[in-house]
Amino acid sequence: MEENLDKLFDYRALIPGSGRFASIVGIGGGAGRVVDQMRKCCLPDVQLYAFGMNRKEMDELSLCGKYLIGQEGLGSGKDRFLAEYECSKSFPAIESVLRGRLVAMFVVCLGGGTGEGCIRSFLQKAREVGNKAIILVATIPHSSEGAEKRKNALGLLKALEPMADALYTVDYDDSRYAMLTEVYQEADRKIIEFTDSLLGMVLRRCMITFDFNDFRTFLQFPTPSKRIDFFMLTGSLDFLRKEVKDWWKKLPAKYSSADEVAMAVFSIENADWSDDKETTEAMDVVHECFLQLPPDAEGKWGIYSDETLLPHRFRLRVFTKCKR
Ligand SMILES: Nc1nc2c(ncn2[C@@H]2O[C@H](COP(=O)(O)OP(=O)(O)OP(=O)(O)O)[C@@H](O)[C@H]2O)c(=O)[nH]1
Ligand SMILES: [Mg+2]
Repeated sequence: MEENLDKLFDYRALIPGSGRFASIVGIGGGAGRVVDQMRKCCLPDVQLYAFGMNRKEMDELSLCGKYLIGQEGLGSGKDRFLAEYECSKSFPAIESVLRGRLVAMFVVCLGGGTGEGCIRSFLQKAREVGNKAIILVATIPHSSEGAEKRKNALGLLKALEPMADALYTVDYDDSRYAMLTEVYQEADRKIIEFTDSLLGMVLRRCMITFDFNDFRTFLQFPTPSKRIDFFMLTGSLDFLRKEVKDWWKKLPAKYSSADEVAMAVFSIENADWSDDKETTEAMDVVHECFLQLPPDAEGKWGIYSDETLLPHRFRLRVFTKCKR
């Protein structure tokens, strides 16, 4: 009963302009660096934070919201149990960055002591303070970093999934790059794009209504896994028309056909929607995406203006959840 009452949540008092839509929190060295780079996204009403145990790494971040876990500032020494213990002393700071926010998004690069030791406490706190959408973004270490490290990370991720409402992962073994620095850069880019795109669906001015309740419907749409898959295409309408034929083929291999899509959200963007012919053609692109959804799948969409796009260039963002 309580959950039903909560289904249509009246969030309007909280946005816009309250600065309290979302907190994005990077936990550990790598994750702190990713969140630091999100400053350039300029999403309104989103606060960025980093929590880490290494003072030197924390000093290098330009973020205002930086919190050192533990007193020493020397890192966890790859010890997740020490990190977990030290993290318990930071509960007041963790609660203060999460309280009153609709969305809590945590970024963690699995494979290190700080991130792995602390993430569970952050997810628990988000539930306790009543964040309405809890999103976990995690990277999975590359095989070359050690098979044991990777196995532990995958095991931890499984244990964490029930604690979040949605999950987005970047597996370093899926990268086409050979050098780890390039693998990390690619991951940083993907995480920033995903975060900017997902929160932007609600925060940017939409020409039809895509609101926080639509957002939550997508996150909570019942699927066996809480994972969200995402890709983005930018180009002319001719390019998009070609690319959206069999668009589901751009999804990970677990989508063996379009039938595997349980729910999809599409966003179409352009600098100037005043040209009726172009608008109709752009709507046809979205329509084509919908036509490929299986009959039992749910779809939602939004139209957005983005003045940074060049004339006659359009951007399509696609989010999906899988039936398995
Ligand atoms: N995307 C990205 N991944 C990184 C970066 N640096 C490290 N990683 C990955 O993150 C994993 C964890 O490293 P850190 O983030 O340094 O670990 P930590 O959570 O700070 O924990 P400790 O350093 O052990 O206290 C590594 O195994 C790498 O796979 C980075 O700058 N960007
Ligand atoms: Mg570190």
